[in-house]
Amino acid sequence: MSRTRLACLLVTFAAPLLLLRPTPAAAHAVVIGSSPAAAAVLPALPGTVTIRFNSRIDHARSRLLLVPPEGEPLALALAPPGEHTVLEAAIPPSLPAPAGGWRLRWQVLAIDGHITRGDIPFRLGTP
Ligand SMILES: [Cu+2]
Repeated sequence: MSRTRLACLLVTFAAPLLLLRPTPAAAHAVVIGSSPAAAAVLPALPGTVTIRFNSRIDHARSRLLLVPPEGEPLALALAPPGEHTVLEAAIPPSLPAPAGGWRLRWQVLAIDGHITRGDIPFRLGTP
């Protein structure tokens, strides 16, 4: 295992910790912000969701699922990349929006060839 690959593996597993401090120049993708934000409580589903990463991602090999409180995850159609570090998708307005715990489940391929994935939890309901 090369030093670079080892460093990337370490970053992958330590990513949640690294979010709390300035990241070194890691090429693979770590979430640095999202809308809705993790642990947000919203009165209704937003029209658009975005996730911002610390590095460029390959949109053609990345995906975004919306996981409702119950039932099947919905694959969201990714918007054309306006920014190469952002995943963006519209949520169909006709989608039923029951209160409870929802998740944005993302998987992205970064320019260093490494795949990272994760969940961003949020809630629908009254704060
Ligand atoms: Cu990497």
